[in-house]
Amino acid sequence: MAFDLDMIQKVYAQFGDRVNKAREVVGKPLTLAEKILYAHLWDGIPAQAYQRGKDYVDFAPDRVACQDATAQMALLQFMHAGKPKVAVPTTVHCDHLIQAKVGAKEDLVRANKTSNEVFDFLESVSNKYGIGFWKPGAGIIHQVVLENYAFPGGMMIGTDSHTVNGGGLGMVAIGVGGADAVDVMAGMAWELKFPKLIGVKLSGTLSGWTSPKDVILKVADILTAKGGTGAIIEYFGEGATSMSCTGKGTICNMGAEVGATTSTFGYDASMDRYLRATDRSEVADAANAVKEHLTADPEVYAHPESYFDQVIEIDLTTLEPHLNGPFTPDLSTPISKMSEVARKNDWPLNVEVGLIGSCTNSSYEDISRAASLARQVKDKNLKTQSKFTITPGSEQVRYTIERDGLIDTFNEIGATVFANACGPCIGMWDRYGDKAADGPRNTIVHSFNRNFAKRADGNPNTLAFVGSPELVTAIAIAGRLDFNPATDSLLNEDGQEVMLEEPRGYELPPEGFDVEDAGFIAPPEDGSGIDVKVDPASERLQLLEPFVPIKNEELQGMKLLIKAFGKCTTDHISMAGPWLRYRGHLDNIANNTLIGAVNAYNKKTNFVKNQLSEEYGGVPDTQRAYKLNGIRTLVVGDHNYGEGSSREHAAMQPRHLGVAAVIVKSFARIHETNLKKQGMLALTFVNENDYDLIQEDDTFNFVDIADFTPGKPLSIEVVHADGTKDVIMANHTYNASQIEWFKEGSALNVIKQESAS
Ligand code: MIC
Ligand code: SF4
Repeated sequence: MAFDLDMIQKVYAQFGDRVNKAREVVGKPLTLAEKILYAHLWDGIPAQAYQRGKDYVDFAPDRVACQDATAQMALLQFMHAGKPKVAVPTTVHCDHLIQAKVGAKEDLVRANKTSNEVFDFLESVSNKYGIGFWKPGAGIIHQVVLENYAFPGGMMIGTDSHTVNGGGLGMVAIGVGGADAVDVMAGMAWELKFPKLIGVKLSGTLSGWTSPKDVILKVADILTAKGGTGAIIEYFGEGATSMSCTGKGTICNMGAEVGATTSTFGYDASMDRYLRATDRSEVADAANAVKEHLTADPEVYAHPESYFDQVIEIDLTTLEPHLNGPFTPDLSTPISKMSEVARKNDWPLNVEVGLIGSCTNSSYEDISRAASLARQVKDKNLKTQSKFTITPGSEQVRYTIERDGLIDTFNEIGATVFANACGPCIGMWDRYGDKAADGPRNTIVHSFNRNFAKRADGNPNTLAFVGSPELVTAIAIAGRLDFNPATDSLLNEDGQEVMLEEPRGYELPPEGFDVEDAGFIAPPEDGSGIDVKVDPASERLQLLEPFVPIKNEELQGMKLLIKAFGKCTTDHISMAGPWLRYRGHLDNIANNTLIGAVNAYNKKTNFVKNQLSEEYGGVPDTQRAYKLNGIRTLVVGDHNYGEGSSREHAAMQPRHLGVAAVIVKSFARIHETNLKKQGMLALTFVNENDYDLIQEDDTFNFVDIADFTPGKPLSIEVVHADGTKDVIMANHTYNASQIEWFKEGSALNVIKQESAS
């Protein structure tokens, strides 16, 4: 049975009128992305056309989803918003805080013990405010959302960058920081700069060893990790409609890795099939009744260059399986070239572990195709050379694959089945005990989405390559990074050369999905009597204090905290893994602030100069020393600063410790918004080369901050240690209301004032 059917019907009831009106104001045929955006304007019926990449627009998303690691901050903020209940359907999913060590059962018991305080907090806040709660073990947020909540033409936001997975069911689903989620939960408009539109035409069809994952690995190669910033990617063509709905989910999921605001596909028969298979025939029927509005107008796909800002074409018939990595998701190598490329780069060829599953790739189709390869191990008398693990995306998938004997098949090749949770994808993989920091140089392959340094197991010397579940399984069987299953043979236990046959699977379970306990707890009708308790002595949870506005006087005489060199993702700014336990305690988690960022002056991590004592020390300690002395600081960074996660901790921690401004060559979208929401200055160099001009001992004066206005760059006087000065210009993208957030100390302070008045 579908959740929130009345809400979905309401969206569809007004969809057609809004789309027709939008077509009139825009004056031309519409892409799907435009239809969904214009159908979700806060002001209702579209009255004007918006400029892509320029205009800030208020939207009214249909729903919100939060995962445990980000929900804590989101809900701690929501508790300050002064609302009795969430204004739109909202869910919380416990998935990130579950460590993968032994196997699903034991790991879940341990997680329930070690994180029970946090799970209890999330459950009681959910009950109080009318939020649906998915308990630990129920599954990974995005898979659970796809199975239960996503619907064609809908718009949702979620406090996780891979919320974009919902595009697989034809949604506009966007990852945000918790403060953005608070806006929508509090019944207010949600603001987004109207995105640019990238069209990806998929011609031909997938076959053999190639899978949907390879489409997005190729897109990452073409667009790079920042090429999708500020854009919605819309896929279309024969290759799109011939692909499964969950395959589309995989492609949309990893759109986060190219920085895209989101990705989506037009409604088609695969979505109808998936909705029915997941017990949502009513949603499929409702979607079918408005289906012409749930995909682009025909002219758009016939002449994409006239409607999208950029068009990419990928021929699926000739597309090869790829492996992307190490250390970045956009370094793409076709499997046929891996032998040569790996040798050139001296990547270890021996593969220690193959990991399949995660929110990106754990559909029934993925698992059944991988299982068809595992089955050949026995049939062909092979021996699996690498360790092999499976992380199912949801209890529904896990239960169904167990029922269908697929888990037994994997067990026969010695696999470990981890809990239905993030586990090894987010540093919650206890692979080395406390020896991760200087672990051995080694190669792993996985079907997850991210592969930044230390991401999976905390070992900086682990080289992680991202591939399809099929390719990962084949490589794990062979034990070699350069194994190309389409052309290479394997030596079996009888000394014979054998080839693996191409993977085969089922788009959907032939016997249907099944589950005993999906893990959902519905909130009570009236939760007003529920008391949410936070122990003041807790090391995991801390009630929030409102941020105090940063005064203009404090922006004079500022010091440099760190000039970050090269890639600085949210994992570098606020590391995950062991630090996930402090996600609900701002002061404790602040002790990891920027400890992964590389200091441009000495190329070391967590080793920066304290200009007051002239000594070098860790970033958090140095920053606390500046704070103690009442000195504000700034952080300087390179391109795509804050790439990766939606975690607003990467903004709240520096804010809490007294950093006032971040100046970089360019930002990742979510992080830039997070900084603005927390009342900080998020700026970009007008002249990129000014990055080089910043010295370790510099002092900064924001000379015209009193005149902080939309569209007007700020001037910053940089005083060097020898007394010489430079004035550099910094661009910003603040509109008038965002400048208010800065002036009031945070967006939440503004909401609070509005709720009180
Ligand atoms: C990730 O994949 O990086 C995460 C962990 O899911 C994050 C959220 C977080 O940091 O809690 C994300 O993608 O937003
Ligand atoms: Fe979890 Fe990894 Fe998916 Fe993030 S990308 S939601 S950590 S499985």
